[in-house]
Amino acid sequence: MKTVYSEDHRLHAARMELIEGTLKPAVEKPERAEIVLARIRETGLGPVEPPREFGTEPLGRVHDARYLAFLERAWEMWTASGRDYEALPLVWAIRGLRAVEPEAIDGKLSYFSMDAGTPITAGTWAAARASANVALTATAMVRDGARAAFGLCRPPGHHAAADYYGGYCFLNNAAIAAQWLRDQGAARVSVLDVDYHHGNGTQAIFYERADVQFVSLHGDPRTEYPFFLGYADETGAGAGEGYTINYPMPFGTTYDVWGAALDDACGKVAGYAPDAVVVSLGVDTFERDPISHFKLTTPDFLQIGRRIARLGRPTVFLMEGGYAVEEIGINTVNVLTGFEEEA
Ligand code: SP5
Ligand code: ZN
Repeated sequence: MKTVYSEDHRLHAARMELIEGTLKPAVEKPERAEIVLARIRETGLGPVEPPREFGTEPLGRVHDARYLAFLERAWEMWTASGRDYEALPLVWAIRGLRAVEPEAIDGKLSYFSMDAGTPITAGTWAAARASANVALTATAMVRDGARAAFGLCRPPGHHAAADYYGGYCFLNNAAIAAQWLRDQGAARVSVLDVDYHHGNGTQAIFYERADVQFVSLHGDPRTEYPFFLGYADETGAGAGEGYTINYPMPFGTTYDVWGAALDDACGKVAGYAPDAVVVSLGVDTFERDPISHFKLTTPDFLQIGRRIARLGRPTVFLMEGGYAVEEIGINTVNVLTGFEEEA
């Protein structure tokens, strides 16, 4: 399997993250991608290629123009107002407040975000653009006939919606990939999200559509980030009714339960008969992930890849979360190796 990788991910390197009431070193850091890349080379998974430039058109198919304009200018506006540390929002337009885009950068950061745990830095826009190009290049390989490809995306994407960022995500790589496949002639695309956290952005983007199925396994939103989406009774709306499927699971979930949910999820994907599958591949389900609470083990990740391969569909894997830096490489490549063994 080919991997697509860009060094430009390093342009996004937050010094800190607001977490648990304090500023701590960011867990979503450049080493994550470096370690996955090193493991790919060590195992000889396949060639590693740079991304092609797809321009902004595929981004605009998923994200609002005003949001993209904000992302592009956010750092410039932040520094022009006298700050040089990372940009974070502090106030949101919740119940009863007016959701109108403010003029000041501090207001714009809030208007276009869902959390204060996602710093914007000088290189965030360039890195997010490169990450989307990585996703699209891997997707084009599959469009052109590859059985599968891996986009080593960083920053990740699945928490970003049409007009907001958060959860370390700015551009929704999986949604951009799925929409691009549709625009290239695929009739139906499934997004299978196995990251520990619910893919709220991807779900929101496709919630009222029947042409992209969204299936997610994740920590129960009653107890886990992002808290405000990902319940089992969210099944899509309007034309999209029945095309969103959620499997929330409690803290401590092990592979016997998680794997059974994956099996059920794969049954739903098979029933939908998509032309291609986009996998939002987070490995933060790992038992020693520093911010998550599932208990998957390193060998379990081989099983995930094998099960996805048995769908028999052209498959794009896109990196999402996974923060146990020592093991993120082995666990990620285990999914891809398991897939290749079974494909
Ligand atoms: C792509 C992705 O995986 N984004 C995840 C964003 C999670 N950000 C909030 C983390 C809150 C962590 N709570 C820590 C509990 C540790 N005991
Ligand atoms: Zn995650």
